[in-house]
Amino acid sequence: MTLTLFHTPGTRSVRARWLMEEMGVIYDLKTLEYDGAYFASDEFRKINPMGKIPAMYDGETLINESIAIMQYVMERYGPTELNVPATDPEFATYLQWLHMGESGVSGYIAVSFGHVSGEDPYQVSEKYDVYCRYQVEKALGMLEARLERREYILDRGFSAADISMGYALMFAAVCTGTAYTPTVSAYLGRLMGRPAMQRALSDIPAEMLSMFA
Ligand SMILES: N[C@@H](CCC(=O)N[C@@H](CS)C(=O)NCC(=O)O)C(=O)O
Repeated sequence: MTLTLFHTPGTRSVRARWLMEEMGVIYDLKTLEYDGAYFASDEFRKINPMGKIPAMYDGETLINESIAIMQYVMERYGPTELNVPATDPEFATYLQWLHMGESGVSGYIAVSFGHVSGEDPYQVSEKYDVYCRYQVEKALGMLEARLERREYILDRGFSAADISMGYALMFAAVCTGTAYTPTVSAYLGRLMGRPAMQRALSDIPAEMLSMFA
């Protein structure tokens, strides 16, 4: 089977790309420019009915949520140390942070970004923006506590949970200027320094990357 990833630089497809680069999985990359009108078009919705990036095909099978793509690739194309089995004592913590990256951080950041950039056609209220930022703040507080005594989220070391959260931290810094504590900044710096992450970000503007140097 051929894995084909529909990717736009800097978007959530980075998670899938970073993971596959870490694992050494071979995939076909179809890079599209960010184009909301095209994503909403019938043509693109034949590729991904959600009209979003990422979309990944394994042969005929479509998966279109970045965390689900990561779980799929690890299960189908592993085994990999990036995945944590259900028998591991850190399994619950792993799953929680794997999903926190999207549902506890990136999803809220996307709303706040739409709000501040004026690009949200639904024009969410100021109050909803504040609510979203509050949710992110809580997740960052939990992350801070987690990283106080660890280099990565889990005691066992770098895992897919770090890919999920690392992308979320980068996305939040770029889109909403989210500032981090020294502990979280140092963690993000460690993640950004990974060769696989650098390859996954090789197509984003250098000035964006220099924010994390
Ligand atoms: N929860 C989804 C979010 C996907 C998403 O919103 N992708 C953005 C790019 S980062 C997108 O395609 N936005 C275009 C649109 O919604 O029109 C995931 O994790 O894959």
